[in-house]
Amino acid sequence: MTTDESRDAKNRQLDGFRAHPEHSALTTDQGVRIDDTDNALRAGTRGPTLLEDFHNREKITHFDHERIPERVVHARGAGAYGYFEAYESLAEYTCADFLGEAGRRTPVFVRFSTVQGPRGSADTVRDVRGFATKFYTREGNYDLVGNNFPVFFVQDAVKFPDFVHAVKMEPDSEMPTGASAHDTFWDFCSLQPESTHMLMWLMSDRAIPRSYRMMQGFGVHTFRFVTDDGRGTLVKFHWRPKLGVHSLVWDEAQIAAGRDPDFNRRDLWEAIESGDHPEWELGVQLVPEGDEHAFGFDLLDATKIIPEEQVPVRPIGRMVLDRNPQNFFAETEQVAFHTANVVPGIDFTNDPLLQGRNFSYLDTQLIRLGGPNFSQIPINRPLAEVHHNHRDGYGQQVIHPGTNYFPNSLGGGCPAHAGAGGGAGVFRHYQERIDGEKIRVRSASFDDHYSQAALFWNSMADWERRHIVEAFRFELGKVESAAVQQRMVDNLGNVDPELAAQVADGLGMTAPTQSRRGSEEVSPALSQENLRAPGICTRKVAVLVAEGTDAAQTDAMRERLADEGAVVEVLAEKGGIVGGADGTAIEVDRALRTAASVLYDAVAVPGGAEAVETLEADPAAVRFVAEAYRHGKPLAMLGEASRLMHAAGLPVTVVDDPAPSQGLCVGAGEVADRVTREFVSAIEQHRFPVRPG
Ligand code: HDD
Repeated sequence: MTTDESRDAKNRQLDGFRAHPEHSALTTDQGVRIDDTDNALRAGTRGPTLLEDFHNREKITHFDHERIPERVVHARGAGAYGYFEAYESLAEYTCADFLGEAGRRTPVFVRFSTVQGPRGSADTVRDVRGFATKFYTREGNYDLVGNNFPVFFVQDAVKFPDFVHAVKMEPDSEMPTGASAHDTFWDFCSLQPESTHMLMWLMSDRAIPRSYRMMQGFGVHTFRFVTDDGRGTLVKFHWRPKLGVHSLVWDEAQIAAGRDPDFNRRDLWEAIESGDHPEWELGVQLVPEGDEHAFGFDLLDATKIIPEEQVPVRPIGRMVLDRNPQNFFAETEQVAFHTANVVPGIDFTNDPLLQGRNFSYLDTQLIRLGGPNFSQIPINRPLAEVHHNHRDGYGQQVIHPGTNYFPNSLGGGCPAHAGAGGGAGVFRHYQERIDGEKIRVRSASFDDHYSQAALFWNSMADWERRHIVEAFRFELGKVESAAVQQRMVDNLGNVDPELAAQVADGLGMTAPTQSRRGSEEVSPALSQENLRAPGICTRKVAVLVAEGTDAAQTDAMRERLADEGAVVEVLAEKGGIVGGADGTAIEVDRALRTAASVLYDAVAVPGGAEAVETLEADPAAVRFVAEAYRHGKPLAMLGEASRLMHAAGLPVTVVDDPAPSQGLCVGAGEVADRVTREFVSAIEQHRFPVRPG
């Protein structure tokens, strides 16, 4: 049992709302005890059900009303609690209290999500991932409602409904679920060149993260830090995962969508349950107000990044997620994020996408959560005290005595204006001088749609580029309209001629004649090659065994991997126990047929002649190894196990003194130790996208 003092303030606040069904008897909503919920009240044992049965009516009525509208976007998600801890005082830039002192901890709730698919869609679809954080600060709730990409599809919020209509399932058939690979999406994008930069991210492996714990997060917009004395600094927010940035490959993602539609949410849940608390570092790019126009692009344009090489990311704190919700609906479904939930010291800029969001999030909660009192729902309640003259409405929970208007004298003038004496902790809007015509025109500084799309392309490793080309070919290959395909390919001709030519070739189309490179610039910080992290903590490794497996090798492998923090699962044809070659029992974690290689990061097969023979004859085992190879995963084949590579038709020769080649760690006898060592470092590299065969 966790002690009360060790639990954060939000957790303790929620205690007041938690049900305690232990040792309880069944009651109605009114607290009346009920002795039978299995049989409706009826006239005679075979007679009609009676309207008088208030318990039956109440139970069914409540059930009938259990569902609320799902989020119009980001409907599928997973949430967790944790804390944010500041590294240092940022008082020089912002008066935000939660950033005011080294070591200050603030409770948080984070919800990760996909965008396109409905609540029941698969996790591993190609999509943007939402990364929304609610900080329960002492000065009120601050929501950083970001994504795992640093840019967006459109520059102005007025286009958001069009974009969402286009990317969502087609309006007649409601297909496809959880996929952008369809005509309306590409029709829209091909007509909106401002989406090109975002499309590069969407077609990259960033759109199929291995884990929520292994993806970056971005606030996207340029925000503003504001000091107590009203000085502003422009700021972009970055979350960087401690485990490094890792992705799936497309074939794997598609198989995983069937093998485990809950792949990402299960991964998050299990990591937290097992005490491997996911962690991110929060970083900021700070730009002095005076430098707002010092870039070749507009800081108010959400289709642009500030390359990290130009303005380095300064780490300012870390976030740890250490607690799973107790009730998905109450916590993860009812949490309501809002970009306009800011605290003193954090303010907006005039980014037109952000300005529209500041309207949309409050508005959407009114329909989704059924009225204006959703901030009284436990998950949404701030820790800071709430006093105002908002009254009544659906679901009002508070009994407000006294006056309900301002100014008043009968209520002692309360709630009074805060900070009348100039006190800290009061929100004051940044004073910005605005001067302009009332006009429906976007600034010309928003016009360049290709330089940063090309910057992204230029910064990719060869294998990342290959994956981008394959993704474009897949997505556009699903488009039925040749005109849309051609328009999109022509558009890519403004990013890079090679990219456009390769995509065109894959579609059986002609490359655009007017191609040019959108930019010669490179930003190494964009490539996943440069975003790895040391260690193999929480990577999942499957160890395949059968009767006669070398138990000593199995134990040594398991121990070594576990020491390194990996999660090891032993798989065999059936659950239970298998006998090792020396008669030792090997405990099996999971039956092979209930698992799949796509659910693991690496595969090891210990030696043992009899066992390997069994595995060679088992199509599930052979497929397991072949698939892991195809997906570029590290493989360790000890002793006779290398024969399984042959059975899987893989181009690997047995070597006694193995040089680790492309994550294939093969060897026998006294080199087994070395094979394991090399296996660990191969897992650390995550993936070997260029493999023979
Ligand atoms: Fe949004 C949800 C992120 C542009 C309107 N958005 C939503 C969520 C995330 C984002 C993470 C899910 C929050 C949760 O877990 O509950 N949205 C973004 C980012 C954007 C963005 C990073 C661009 C930089 N969004 C955007 C625009 C609009 C919206 C331009 C409207 C004009 N977004 C919404 C919404 C949602 C939402 C309709 C649906 C459910 C919700 O808000 O609570 O209001």
